[in-house]
Amino acid sequence: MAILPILETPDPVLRQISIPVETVTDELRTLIDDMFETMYAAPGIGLAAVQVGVPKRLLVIDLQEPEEEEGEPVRKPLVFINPEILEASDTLQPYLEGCLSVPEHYADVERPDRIRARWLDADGKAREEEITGMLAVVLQHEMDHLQGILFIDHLSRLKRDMILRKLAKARKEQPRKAA
Ligand code: GNR
Ligand code: NI
Repeated sequence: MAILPILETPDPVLRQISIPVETVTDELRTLIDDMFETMYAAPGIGLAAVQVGVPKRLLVIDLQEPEEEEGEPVRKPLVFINPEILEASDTLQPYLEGCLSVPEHYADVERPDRIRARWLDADGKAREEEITGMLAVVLQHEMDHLQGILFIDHLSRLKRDMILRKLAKARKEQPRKAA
């Protein structure tokens, strides 16, 4: 298991369109394990493979809903390979989104609140489900990554440019070590 470096905008790799996974190999399962480790460490609730520099149509999600009672949050790791949206509701819902590739910036994004999705799970088994709530938000955010789209692309140019400018400034003042 390994924690992988997460690419940040404006890295051009984040703009690549990810390619479909052909077969679920052991190598892919190792990548999936590393993606979960990386996501939990960040911490984040979703991660697309392209964010760790692998432009394949693969993403992981764990909403990690904290338990009602005291104790550790319950982990519910979900793997989506070659996901597709079959149907989306006309009704939209705003949600305050963030992204590990756009660190420390948050903005409301409106997305369909109900989608029907199809994907392969970690065993390569075909799944199809109606998805709502927070999972619908994060799945659509991650699927955007597979198309080279970041949540800031859904904002006005003014808001997007403001975030990009602040990121560039923060980086100039506090350069990050190249991974
Ligand atoms: O950790 C994350 N939180 C989050 C919050 C609201 C909407 C989407 C997300 S996904 C994000 C992790 C990430 O960047 N995934 O690509
Ligand atoms: Ni993201």
